[in-house]
Amino acid sequence: MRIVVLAGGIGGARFLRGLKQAVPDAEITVVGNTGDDIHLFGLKVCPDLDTVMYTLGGGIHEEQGWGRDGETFAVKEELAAYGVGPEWFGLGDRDFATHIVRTQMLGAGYPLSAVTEALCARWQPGVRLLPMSDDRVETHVAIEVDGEQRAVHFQEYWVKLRASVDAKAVVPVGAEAAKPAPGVLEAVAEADVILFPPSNPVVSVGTILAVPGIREAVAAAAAPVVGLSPIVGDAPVRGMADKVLAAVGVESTAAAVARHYGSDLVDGWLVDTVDAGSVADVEAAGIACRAVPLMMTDVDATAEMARAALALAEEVR
Ligand code: GDP
Ligand code: FO1
Ligand code: CA
Repeated sequence: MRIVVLAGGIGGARFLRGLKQAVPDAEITVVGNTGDDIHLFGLKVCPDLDTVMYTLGGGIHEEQGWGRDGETFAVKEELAAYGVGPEWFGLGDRDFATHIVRTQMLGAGYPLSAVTEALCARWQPGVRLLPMSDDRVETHVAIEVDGEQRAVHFQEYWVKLRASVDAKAVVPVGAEAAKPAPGVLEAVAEADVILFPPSNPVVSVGTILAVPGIREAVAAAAAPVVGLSPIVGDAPVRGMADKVLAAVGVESTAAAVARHYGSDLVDGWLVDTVDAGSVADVEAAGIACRAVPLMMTDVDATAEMARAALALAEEVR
């Protein structure tokens, strides 16, 4: 079975771990969000690709959900001693090595997709990890500070400001001119099932879909498309999805996110059992819906979610 998953960071990575356990023989292609990418200290950092790579490769900081396990911060401290920031982004020593290798290869002329493949040769994530695009896309968030509109990088909005101010708009800068990375459209067209994990619908899955050609390919794919809600009990399980959903005029409910994707894109939708009351709402929008436990408390529970998604895909096929 060929499965394509459009993934962000933590929500995508943890779901993929469960999916791999549920269907160990499946050929899984992950289309990763690169809108969160940021250039720091002359290095290119790809948080969501790295979160997937480290999580599936056994190198993730488990409790934190991003960054390396057993991390130290000597380089960050030395940079700070030179007065060189930003100090608000926590790059660890082990993680730095990944960004150095990536930046060196990009500088030598390799596209991000080839670099990602090279990094994965070490981590062996057990999936084919493709960036959504080899072209630079950077998500910016419009905010208002002291009555003035300002755009900040998504990482600044989330990591520095902790999404403490309202997001007025979310713009994937460069997306309109970006091309899908090699293999993305082919994987979508040849998939047996396409899954939207419980990733952020705006700044993760939404950014991937903003690359011209990807949304169209998913909508036109022969395969059923099934999504899992990242919103449980009318709130994100973690992160700032509520803030960025508000920016695009979508309520933070499991049903509103399903309607936001729409029946043109998704055929099936899973909500958590606490949101069972919204199943009829989602079905009224032309999307088959089931309520099952959606908390990724451990890999077994997550594998059960993946099985439920694949079962719904069979029902709607
Ligand atoms: P990020 O790039 O690290 O923010 O990760 P993603 O975009 O892949 O996923 C973020 C989303 O995962 C958030 O909106 C969370 O609400 C959602 N999420 C995290 N843990 C869980 C969980 O256990 N269950 C569900 N249903 N959603 C979760
Ligand atoms: N998230 C934080 O909340 N604080 C950090 O200092 C931070 C550093 C960081 C470094 C490398 C990396 O791959 C991810 C990192 N993240 C950090 C997580 C990440 O930026 C965000 O969780 C996601 O991009 C949000 O979608
Ligand atoms: Ca992210």
